[in-house]
Amino acid sequence: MRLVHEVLMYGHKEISMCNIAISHRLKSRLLRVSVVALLPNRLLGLMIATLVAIIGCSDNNVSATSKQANPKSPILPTIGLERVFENIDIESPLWLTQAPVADDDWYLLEKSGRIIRFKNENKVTKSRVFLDISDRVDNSTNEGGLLSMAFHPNYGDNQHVYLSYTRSGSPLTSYVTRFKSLDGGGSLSANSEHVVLKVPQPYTNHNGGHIVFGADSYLYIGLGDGGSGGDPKRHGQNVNTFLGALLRIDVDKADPYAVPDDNPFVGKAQGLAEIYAWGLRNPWRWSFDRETQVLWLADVGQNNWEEVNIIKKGGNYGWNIREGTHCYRSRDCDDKTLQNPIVEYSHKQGCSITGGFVYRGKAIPTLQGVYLYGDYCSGTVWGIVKQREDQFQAVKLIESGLNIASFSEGKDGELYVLHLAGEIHKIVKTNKNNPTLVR
Ligand SMILES: [Ca+2]
Repeated sequence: MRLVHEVLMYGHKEISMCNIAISHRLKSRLLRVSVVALLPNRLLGLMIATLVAIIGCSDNNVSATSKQANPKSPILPTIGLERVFENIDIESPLWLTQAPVADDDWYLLEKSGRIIRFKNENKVTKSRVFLDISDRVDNSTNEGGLLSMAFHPNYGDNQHVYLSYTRSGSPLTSYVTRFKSLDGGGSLSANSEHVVLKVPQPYTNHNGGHIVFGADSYLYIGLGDGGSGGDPKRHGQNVNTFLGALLRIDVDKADPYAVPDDNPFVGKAQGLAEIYAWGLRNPWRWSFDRETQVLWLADVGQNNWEEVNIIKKGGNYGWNIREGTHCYRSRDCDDKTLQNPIVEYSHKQGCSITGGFVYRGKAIPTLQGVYLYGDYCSGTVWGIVKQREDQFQAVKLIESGLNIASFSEGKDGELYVLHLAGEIHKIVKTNKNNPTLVR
């Protein structure tokens, strides 16, 4: 917490972490916090990335860059972070969501394998366990654990909830499974688990693991490249593995699932029918714009570049030929079939991207349509504004100092940030007197 306050203090002076002479004390704290905490997307690059974050900050340009950046930055509202639900005891939160039913209770996933539920009241003091599967979740690695949760669109009728987690074994395995509530939605039955998908992991990092139902009612599943560093097995460019890809399946048409007829590899000689897009390194959080259904995905970089992508069906997003828009595996990566990110930022501004949401809430009208995302290490939050077709501009919004494990979107469209140390912060409109303002 002292680290957070210290960085917030610097932030208040509108100085980014990368532009200050960080004290030795802060350096050691940064190193310690980064090493012990979950780094959702990188294990081997951790030390290097941390060092880059500490000593590699020579560039004064702290805003994210776009290949098509317009020199005129759009005017965005000043926003801040307001700590909420602080009386609820939470540990290593990775996801926060609400159910598609009448009540607006919150469901919070802890990395260890526990889901708690609490009322949507800021000063709420009580939570109850919705499910605890810590007996089967492997939480022992930085990037493993209970990673995501998706209520079935018809949860109110079928009481089905899908979870994504890593499970112990030889090797470590990514699971997507279905649970059912047997008590009218009060809790999930730990014994009701029904396996949908199992994917063995060759290494313990880059598990991805986010799952989301699209407006098409299909379940989308994001998986990393299998881990290590640099994608040694070249899973990113291999369409015959689930690793390094975004999958799309129909959990209603068959048990455990069917493949939608219009998935890109259906009927093709090569490629797995479940794959929707590929060439991904470690997609850590992605979401659909609830208004346009555009799929925004953050892919964690290897050594230098973090990226935001707009996912198109059948798109190859470049890893490990490219890291962001830059050649990674070879000096020549001029392949017109690869999809470039719409925005990237270098490790001078962070070390591990966490994707967020397009803001569609009511409280901050001038933030409408802006895609928010952040960096796990630096705590910076940016917003992307679409200026015209295929032209995007990223603007720095907040220097939070938080370890941003995830963003969250309420049913009302308001957005939240999860700090891995156990805090929930709401994105709010603010003014220059607000100590959380850092823009
Ligand atoms: Ca890419």
